[in-house]
Amino acid sequence: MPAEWSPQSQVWMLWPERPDNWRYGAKPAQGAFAKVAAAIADHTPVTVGVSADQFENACARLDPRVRVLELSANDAWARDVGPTFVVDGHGGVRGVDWQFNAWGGLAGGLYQPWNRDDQVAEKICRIEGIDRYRSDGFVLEGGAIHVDGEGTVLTTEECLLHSNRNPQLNRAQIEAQLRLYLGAEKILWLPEGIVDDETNGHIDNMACFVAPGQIALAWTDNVDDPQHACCQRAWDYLQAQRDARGRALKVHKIVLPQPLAHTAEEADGIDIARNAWPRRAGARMAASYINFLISNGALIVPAFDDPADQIAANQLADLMPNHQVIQIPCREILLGGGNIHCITQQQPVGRA
Ligand code: KQY
Repeated sequence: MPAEWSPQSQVWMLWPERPDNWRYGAKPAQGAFAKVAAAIADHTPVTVGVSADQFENACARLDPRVRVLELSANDAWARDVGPTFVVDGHGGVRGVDWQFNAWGGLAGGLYQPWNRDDQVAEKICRIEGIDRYRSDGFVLEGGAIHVDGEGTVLTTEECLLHSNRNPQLNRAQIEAQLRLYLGAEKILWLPEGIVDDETNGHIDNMACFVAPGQIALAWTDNVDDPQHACCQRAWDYLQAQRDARGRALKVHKIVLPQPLAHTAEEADGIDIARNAWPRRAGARMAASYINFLISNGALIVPAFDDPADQIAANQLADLMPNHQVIQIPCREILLGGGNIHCITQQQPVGRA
């Protein structure tokens, strides 16, 4: 699996519409998704999959450079339901089609059914005419892994060892699956992700590679915030690790925004549904600047109307000086349970 800073041929997204996850019929979220798509389109072609019912609306709201395709899904998390693209030694691009269970199936998953989501990776591979590896019997989401493109995978114990993903597999067996599908040689296991992350601690909200041997880690100095201990445990773990090439890791702290919670008005704008995760006023959201996309020389980074927005942008610009940092207001995406990295899936350039 190439690193995210490798050249990309396109980025895939899905169009939000389900009213039991996105307030006010998803209109505010659609505006935010459209801004993300337009920002990416300045650097990389974007394809957005939409339902038949939303086709006309999405075409009207999305930047005309965006390719819009009818593609059914249960929600809009392209990172998790799209293929994880891998490249072989000859430059051939293929897709890994992870078995998907809506972040926990019937034991804490976020909605049901999830059958359309579980078909998205196959549909994208068919559209692109590329071969696909289906991981039947092994559940994973794309947001649960980050790679350095040189054999190292970064993940969390909280997610991959959770009993609602692959209870039949132990750590060594899960590592074997990551080696098999991703060509990984070394797996780095942070203990946890961001507090109250409804994905069970996806790595893409907590830490990511910014170069081989270098990791950006979400950080708070506030010792009264339960997040602080999680950040400290991740820091301590990474200090003692080496990557697949034997390098010690350089870890960069990236500020977190102040704790953010659903307001009463926001929670009230969401349809109440038995088969979807409830939204309650006052519930903390898993806000993090780490949930950004790297795409062909750009960093598309969330903003939360928080004093830390500018600090985070500056920190990331310092870490990736050959990249342009573009910040997009993302509270409406955060309200749905994720952020920019979660709603995008990059497709690497291959060679014929
Ligand atoms: O963060 C993600 N990768 C997905 C979050 C899904 C939330 C569904 N409500």
